[in-house]
Amino acid sequence: MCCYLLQCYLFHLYFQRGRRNISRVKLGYVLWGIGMIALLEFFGAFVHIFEVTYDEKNFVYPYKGNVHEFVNALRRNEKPEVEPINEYKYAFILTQPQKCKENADDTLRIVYIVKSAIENFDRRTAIRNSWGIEKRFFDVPTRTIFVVGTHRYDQEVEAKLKLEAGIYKDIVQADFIDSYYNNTIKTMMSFKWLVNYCPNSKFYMFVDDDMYVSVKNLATFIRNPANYPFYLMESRKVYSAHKREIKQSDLMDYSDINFNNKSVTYDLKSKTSFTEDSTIHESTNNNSRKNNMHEKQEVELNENRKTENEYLLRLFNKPTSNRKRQLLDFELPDDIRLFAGFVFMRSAPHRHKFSKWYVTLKEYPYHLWPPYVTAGAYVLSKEALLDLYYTSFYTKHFKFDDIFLGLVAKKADIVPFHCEEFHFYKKAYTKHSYTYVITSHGYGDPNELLQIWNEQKALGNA
Ligand SMILES: *[C@@H]1O[C@H](CO)[C@@H](O)[C@H](O)[C@H]1NC(C)=O
Ligand SMILES: *[C@@H]1O[C@H](CO)[C@@H](O)[C@H](O)[C@H]1NC(C)=O
Ligand SMILES: CC(=O)N[C@H]1CO[C@H](CO)[C@@H](O)[C@@H]1O
Repeated sequence: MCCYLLQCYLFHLYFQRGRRNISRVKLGYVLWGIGMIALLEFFGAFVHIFEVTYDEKNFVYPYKGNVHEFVNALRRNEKPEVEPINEYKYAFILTQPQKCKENADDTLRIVYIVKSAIENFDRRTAIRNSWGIEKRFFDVPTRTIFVVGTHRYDQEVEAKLKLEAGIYKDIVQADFIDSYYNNTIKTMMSFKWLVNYCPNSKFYMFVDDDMYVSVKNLATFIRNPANYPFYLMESRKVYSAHKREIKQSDLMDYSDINFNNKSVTYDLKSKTSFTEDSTIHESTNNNSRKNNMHEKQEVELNENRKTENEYLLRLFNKPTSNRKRQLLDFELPDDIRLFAGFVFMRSAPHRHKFSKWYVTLKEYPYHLWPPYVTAGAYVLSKEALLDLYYTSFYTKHFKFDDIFLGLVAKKADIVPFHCEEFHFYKKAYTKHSYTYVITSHGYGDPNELLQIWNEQKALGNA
């Protein structure tokens, strides 16, 4: 519109030239104007103008309507009233049907589903030899599965993959082209595989093949997510004395945690007899929702916090007490809907063209995303897995997998649970900075992963 008006104006000037001279100044203004408009357009200013204000209550994303009934019908294997609007119907090429069912009545604790690229053979080897080891803790039965797409034109790499799958029997392959913008397909094919071939686990961890994972810390986290890792940090007195430092903490609001229960409100605080320690919660309560900043700032913030954490870890390095034991013995109920990782509560779509993450208004009209968990690593309870899977049938496809799951979760009324120890960037490594780390991004180098995993394991942190 604006551009059109400007063009008209220019033509107008051009045809008038015979009659009178345009001053250089005037032309300068016009060029300046065009420049500004081009710049604004580039940074998406005009798109911003037409954005719809995100409002939790009035948010709609197709399918437009309540889907709970349909989801429940699908879960009961019945025909829903309204046909699904979105399904990822790609065939499985490799399925590993035996993977989770070696013993018919096995209940698994955690299943790792690793999003991997076909050619990352070395990374998979490193994971199998580090955090992906299946029999590490006798009381925490786990499975590790790698999910890949296809490489249509590279027969050699495909053949190598088949060989690898034959040896380790831990590779699931689906028939879609493996690429960045197909990550949603990969994620949803993973869900499909889990629901069909591996429904006998209590938790499911989705993780990229360039992540460090502490199985030990994850196992602890899923026992008591609300208080991780604070209940491990001993001595309330010491903690209170350093409230000033801890106040920066960017944690979810614990006061109203209910984990999206279906029938009961689980008051974790009272269940874990934590009343005595209420100060701990209050001190972390306040600064909760400050995720409304850009990712870069977030990283800086976390980097600044690093020194505090290191300081605290030194302070809290004390022997186990009874209270800690008691908290460790806590177990989340089976019907809990946990969807946890590093959560962005209020982040905005990229509107400047040429961004890798550029999103048109047609794809998504709101000025903010719903809360979403960054894609590198997140953990789901079985109930959350099932509800998200069937709700995805009623959620319009979106190209970014983490945003897509955020949209699905919103529809399913599952509020993502934030935990800072899922580091979506590479947390600076020192022997002691990884004590409570659950995951850290940035371990694409297999040797580095093996090295730090072994070191952390020796320290009792992995
Ligand atoms: C995603 O996979 C589908 C199915 O193989 C393919 O048709 C499509 O081109 C892929 N998209 C991208 C962006 O690679
Ligand atoms: C929480 O923050 C608000 C403003 O951000 C402040 O007024 C209030 O005193 C804080 N509460 C606590 C318990 O620190
Ligand atoms: C989010 C959620 O589902 N909350 C429910 C928890 O349980 C109580 C008691 O049944 C319900 O009223 C809430 O709606």
